[in-house]
Amino acid sequence: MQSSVMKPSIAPEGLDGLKSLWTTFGELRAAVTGIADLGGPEIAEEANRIVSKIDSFEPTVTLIGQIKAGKTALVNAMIGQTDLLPSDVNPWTSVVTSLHLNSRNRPEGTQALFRFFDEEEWDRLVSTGGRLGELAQRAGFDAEQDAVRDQVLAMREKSRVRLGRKFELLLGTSHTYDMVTRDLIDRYVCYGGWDDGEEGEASKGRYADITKLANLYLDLPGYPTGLCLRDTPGVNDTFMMREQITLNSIRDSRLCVVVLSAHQALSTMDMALLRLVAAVDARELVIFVNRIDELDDPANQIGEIAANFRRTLKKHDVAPDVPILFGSALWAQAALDNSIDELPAPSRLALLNWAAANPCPDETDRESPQERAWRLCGVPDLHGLIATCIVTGPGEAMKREARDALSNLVTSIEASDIRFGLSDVSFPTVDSAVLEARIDEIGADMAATLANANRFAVDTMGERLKKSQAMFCDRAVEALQSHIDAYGTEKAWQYNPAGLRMMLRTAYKTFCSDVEREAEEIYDRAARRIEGIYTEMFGIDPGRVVLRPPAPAHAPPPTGVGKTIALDLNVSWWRKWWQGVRRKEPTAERYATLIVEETDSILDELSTEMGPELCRENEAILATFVDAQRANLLSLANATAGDQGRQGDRTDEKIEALRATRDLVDAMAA
Ligand SMILES: Nc1nc2c(ncn2[C@@H]2O[C@H](COP(=O)(O)OP(=O)(O)OP(=O)(O)O)[C@@H](O)[C@H]2O)c(=O)[nH]1
Ligand SMILES: [Mg+2]
Repeated sequence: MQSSVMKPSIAPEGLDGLKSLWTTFGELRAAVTGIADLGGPEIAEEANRIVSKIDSFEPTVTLIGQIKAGKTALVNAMIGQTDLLPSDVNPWTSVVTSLHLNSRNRPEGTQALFRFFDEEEWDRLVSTGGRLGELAQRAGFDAEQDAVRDQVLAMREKSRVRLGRKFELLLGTSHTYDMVTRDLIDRYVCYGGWDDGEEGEASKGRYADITKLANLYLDLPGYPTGLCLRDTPGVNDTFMMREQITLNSIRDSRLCVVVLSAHQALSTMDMALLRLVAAVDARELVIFVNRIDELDDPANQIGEIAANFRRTLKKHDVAPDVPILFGSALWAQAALDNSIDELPAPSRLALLNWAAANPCPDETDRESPQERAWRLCGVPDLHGLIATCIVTGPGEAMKREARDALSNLVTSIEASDIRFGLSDVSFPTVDSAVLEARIDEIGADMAATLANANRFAVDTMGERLKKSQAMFCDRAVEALQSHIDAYGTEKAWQYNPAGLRMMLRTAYKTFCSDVEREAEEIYDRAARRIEGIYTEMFGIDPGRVVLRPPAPAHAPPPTGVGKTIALDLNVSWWRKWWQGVRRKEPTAERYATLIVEETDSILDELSTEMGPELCRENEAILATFVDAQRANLLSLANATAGDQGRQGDRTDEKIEALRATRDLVDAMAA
């Protein structure tokens, strides 16, 4: 089998900003290893931890969008591999696919890893008929739920027949391969577009139903290290079976690219997408309007499209300043394959039209048609935005984290120098057991304080969420009542849950900032108290040892708030719910119960999953910080007790390395 990954034909210059980020990480990494042997084994271990932390940096960019907007084609273009992922009218993407570029953490001997649903997940998906089935059930639409479930069961039967006895054995497992090929990807990540008669081992779409996640590890020369691009199924996928998986993948990514189709979305945006977009912080969002090659007159239409989007966003009070890029994955493909001449005539004309409105900025430089298509396809601009977002967001945070951990490491090595450099006054040796007890006491005390604050924050959020839900219910029921008073129950009625979503988001955001503030304050106190140990136990003058506290965890966006609930639906059976309501009085109560049942899962996710998870992360950061300081202090204590001449062991080179590292961290902090 031949690997389909080739050297990209065009350099992704827009991503250069990321390369310089990695250069900085490289400097930090080298500095850490350079001083790792200047203390005891504890110092070496802490140095190792910092290095692995740097190496594990892999921000994720997730592409979401309507079905057929061209997400997959765009992902292919972004990595310069025009044919890696299957992009077509048929098949459609059915599996969240993560492309790990030049990963330092690739499992050994693995280039492709496909994880299957486990039995429980699969059963739940199938037995309820996915989200759509659940909604039908809750609204009392048994027949509709059965219909949805039948379709899902039929799908399962097909999988069972296709996979035979293997079917049960596969659930809960994964398949790994040491090479990525197009054939292989075809088998796992998309449905449709092929003959069902093909049942051979290699047949396309064979595992698509039961595959939950695909991970591909690609070594791409010219691309940055440690970047993950994620392709997702269209948001309006059948049965919404995979909605939750898509929501989760946006949740743990650091930039969300919303791909829209220019002709399809001339004036508006899908409501399902808008809901998602509303959950994501505007700094972590980009809109990419694809397929501008299908416009008759891009030069004149694009401004109008942009204005329409801004209006829609403003109307829904969502990310009004989000960057909007325009482009065409088709032009990108043609540029990468150097096949501009083979573009369909309308697409070529549209390119000329757009080029006339956007002449090459450097007039002295004559562009080839290939260069022009690449410049105007939007991919270089998208690369540029991705680089900026990552550098200023997670990149900056990682830099700070590594810099501060390194600074603390240097500080503790310097502390031993201060101590040994302190003339000939002899200090009492520090008993490491006493030292550990002291630091454990501080650690436990601070951990308890943080846990308390966190518990309080989670409870407060829980109450706010419940209150918002009750308030929304009251308002909805009141509105319903006036509707009934005015029109009776003949006319169908719907109530927009946007207000509820806004309240839930606000409650979560307030929680996140409360939790962050508390963590910052407690980390700072922990650092000051540990500095105190250097003075109390090691006799170093106060103020000479300054520790940098860690930063709190990044709060993920509450994407669950955007998930589809019955109130969003405009399907015929939901509108029919009305007739059902009329028959089963009392209407208002029944409606209120439905709202509560439908929205409980969103509240739950925030207050029992995401909230506590963020708290746990912050508690883990505190624990890691205290552990690191324990290691540094123990190294110092052991050196004191043992080899007094450690300073003397150092070569000039090592002393210089330590000084240079101090200069590096100080310069980075400036
Ligand atoms: N003209 C034109 N066609 C495009 C462009 N981008 C994608 N397409 C075509 O549109 C079809 C769908 O593209 P995909 O990349 O599979 O779209 P997708 O968003 O991944 O679709 P799903 O995975 O099904 O949601 C394919 O036939 C592509 O060749 C574009 O910029 N211009
Ligand atoms: Mg796709």
